[in-house]
Amino acid sequence: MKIDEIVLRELNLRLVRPFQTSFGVTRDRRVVLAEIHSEGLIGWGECTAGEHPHFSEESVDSCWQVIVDELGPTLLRHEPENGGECPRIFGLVRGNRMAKATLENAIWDIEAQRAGVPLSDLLGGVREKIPCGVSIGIQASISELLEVIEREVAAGYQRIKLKCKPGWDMEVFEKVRHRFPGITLSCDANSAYRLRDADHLAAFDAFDLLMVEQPLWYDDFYYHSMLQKRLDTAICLDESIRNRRDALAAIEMESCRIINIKLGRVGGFSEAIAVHNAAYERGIPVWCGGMLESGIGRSHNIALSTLANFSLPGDVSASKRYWAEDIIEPEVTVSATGEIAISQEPGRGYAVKTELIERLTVRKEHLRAHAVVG
Ligand code: OSB
Ligand code: MG
Repeated sequence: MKIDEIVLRELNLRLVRPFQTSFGVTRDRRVVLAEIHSEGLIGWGECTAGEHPHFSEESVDSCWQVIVDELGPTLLRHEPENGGECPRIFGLVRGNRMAKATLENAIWDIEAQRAGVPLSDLLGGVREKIPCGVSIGIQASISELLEVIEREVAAGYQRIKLKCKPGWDMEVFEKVRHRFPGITLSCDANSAYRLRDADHLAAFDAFDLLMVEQPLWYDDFYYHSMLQKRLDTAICLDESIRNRRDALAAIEMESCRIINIKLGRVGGFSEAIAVHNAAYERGIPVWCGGMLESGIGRSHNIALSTLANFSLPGDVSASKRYWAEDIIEPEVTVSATGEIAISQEPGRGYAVKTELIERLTVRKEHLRAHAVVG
């Protein structure tokens, strides 16, 4: 496909409420969007990197630099026919998967529009609606957490995931389970524990958790496999899984029984599908993670979640949980049974509010073949 221009933007968006994990609090998001113009069509990509290199080595600023100096010019030179060609085109650049996904996912968006099919169909999706869960950050007190859970359960969400860390775990689970004995509950440590905490983590078994997500080091399989032997509760890996080979290693070593797939973390739709397939063939269920995305990234997550092995509720929830006003229309809504209906429109299925995006833009760069125009 001919690529006429890549417009890279940074938007500043304030979350409706702060989100706290074991590595810190996020209140204001710096969202990087790529807008790729090709033969009259526009494809959108969202960078899922955080403001700081805490979740992964990448950050908003590292992605911006790599896209402007490396990936953007490479894409303009090679003009892929489809999204599936992007990993090879970007192959000379090591790592930087969130930066690569920003552009690759926009190419898939164009490809779906060109073919006149929903992005979910192009990816091989089979679901007409997807099951949704919520990720609830660390709160100021357990009583506030109980109120938040009450609200999300009443909204219909099918799975409640609690962020946890040493000091915000056992007592929290105990009180939550006491109040909500029947809900599907899981926790996410974002690497806050060490193997010496194995006995402590084994005590989580008492709370009938669907999974404990990424308890140990962000780059580890081996110690997770040692830990999994000591837990009845399934370990789910998030940070550790960067690609299909990682998924195969983790499954082979029995480091986890469930995998969280995030589009940015694995470098885009091509690798996300490869991880999905590898897990599917080996009987390991997957679900779609979230990175506090705006509506653009959210629409990509929704399309991905239609693949057959996304059998567990994802961290893909309604726009209004994050933003006073989302940058897409319609906004993403979740039914009273905790599901998102899949749009049958060509492409991502959600229109972009271009005026709002322009108003929220704080940095913009136009990339064209042989020229970078500020
Ligand atoms: O580990 O899943 C995670 C947000 C930022 C960084 C890492 C994670 C998260 C979430 C939020 O859990 C999920 C969401 O977008 O609602
Ligand atoms: Mg996680």
